[in-house]
Amino acid sequence: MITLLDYGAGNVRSVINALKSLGQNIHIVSRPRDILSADKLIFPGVGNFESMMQVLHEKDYVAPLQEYLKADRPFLGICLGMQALFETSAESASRRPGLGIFQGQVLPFETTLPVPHMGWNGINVHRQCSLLKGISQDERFYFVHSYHIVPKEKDIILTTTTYDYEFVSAVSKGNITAAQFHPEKSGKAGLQILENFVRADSLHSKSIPVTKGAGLSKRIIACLDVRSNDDGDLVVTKGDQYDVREKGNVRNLGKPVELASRYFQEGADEVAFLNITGFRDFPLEDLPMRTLLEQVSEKVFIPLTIGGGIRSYTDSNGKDYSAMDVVSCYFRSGADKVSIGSEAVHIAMEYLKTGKKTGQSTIEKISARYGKQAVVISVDPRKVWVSSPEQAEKHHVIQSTATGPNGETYCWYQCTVQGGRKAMDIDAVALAKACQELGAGEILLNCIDRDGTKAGFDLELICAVADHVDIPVIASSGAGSPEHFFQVFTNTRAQAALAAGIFHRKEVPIAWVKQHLSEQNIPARG
Ligand code: 1PR
Repeated sequence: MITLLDYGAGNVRSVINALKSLGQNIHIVSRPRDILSADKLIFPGVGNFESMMQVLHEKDYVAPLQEYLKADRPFLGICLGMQALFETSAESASRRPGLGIFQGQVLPFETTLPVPHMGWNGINVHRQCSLLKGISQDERFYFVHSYHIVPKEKDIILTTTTYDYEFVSAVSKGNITAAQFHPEKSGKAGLQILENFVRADSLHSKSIPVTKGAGLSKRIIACLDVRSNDDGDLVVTKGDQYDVREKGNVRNLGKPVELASRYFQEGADEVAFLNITGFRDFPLEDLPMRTLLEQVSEKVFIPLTIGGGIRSYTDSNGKDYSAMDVVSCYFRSGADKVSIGSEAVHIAMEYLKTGKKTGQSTIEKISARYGKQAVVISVDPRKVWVSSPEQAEKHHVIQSTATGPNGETYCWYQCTVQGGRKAMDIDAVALAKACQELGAGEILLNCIDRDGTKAGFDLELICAVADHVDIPVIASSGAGSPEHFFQVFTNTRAQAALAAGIFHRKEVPIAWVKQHLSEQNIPARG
């Protein structure tokens, strides 16, 4: 029996599902004494250090946790669950102390690379420990964090990882182990680590010569646009420039759970679901999306993003729901990140108008509660040609290498809401920058003009946005061949590339994309 410490933030369902897939029974801590009666304890943490410690204190978990850890009983901390073991974190504005089991602190990444450090990265192994049994040198694991530990005692360093510089990515001392990466989201290698923890009689480690691991890979994301078809079945659909109907009917490219499972088996690094009619329907009434997430997270052990309809809503009985109700429902159902489309445009426009952060917008609230890595902004821009920059002086105008219908050589990218139906007076660069300032952790950059065309990503759009933000950018729309992925990774700062049509129709398998990237010396996982 494994005991799981759930303090109520983020997605513990993934850890539960991963352990269940290994045939484990799980007991979830509901009282302080459950901690002391555990045989083996897993503490998965996501979100913010300060609020995590606050909740641990409120629930009276701090003293039993310290007692459990000081008695050297089997423990696996994940992400924030590892950072909690240290004395302090710079993420805590009030300098609220951590559990203080290990000396040292938690500091922010100091780098010009995008932060959060998000994606699949390798590990350099410093100690031999049964936790890492069977893990080959070239494995990568899923990381998502803006802060990293700096331990004082060097002999607790189990692994390090390089993101611009080397940081400590796992520690071990006696039976206490902890990792910055997420084993529950790291595919087969991650499941192996969880299995090792479950089966090991002892987690004691010994020093070995360091073995060097792989580096950060570029992420390949499969995107499933989901909606009900005319018969009321939830299907994966795909548009051409956002038009998902063919001869009047909604295109049906398969069942969401089956397709997501296929992409996991085929080596996708992440899967995204976009409920494309979310601007009309309200997700909390749309139970199939929740059921879908619950079912997918039982068998797909890589990060899952869900978007569509994340906004406040009043139902026909006058009952109010906040966007946070939707978001917490999605996290409980198995999502790791939520993507906000239309609502983000309204929030950013208001913020740019007033210049004030209220702390009350959906972006700010999710970021404060679940961490910025959980907030993806889905941008749906359309290109607007102009004959000179002065013609759109309020907007970020670029000089294009292509020409417009009337010979224009300048353009800007106008954001839309409601699935491209309504154009708004804000450009994609301004939107991305404003959302970053409000606490978003990633930009999913679509392009309506390229969607479904297989003409390649819009590199000019991606450069314009990625060069103006410090958070990761996912390039989306227009992928038609493996070469298009190579182009986007060599010509832009995009950290990830997303495709839909070519994967759904099996025209280009994910493995071909990754093989092509590897052949061109672009790091890809698997
Ligand atoms: O506005 O918060 O409710 O979110 C709605 C979400 O649904 C947004 O993320 C928006 O992008 C998405 N959406 C709305 N309508 C459509 C549509 O297609 N009619 N899909 C839509 C957007 C675009 C990409 C697509 C890529 C890759 N889909 O996600 O997967 O363009 O396609 P390709 O590789 O085939 O070219 P809200």
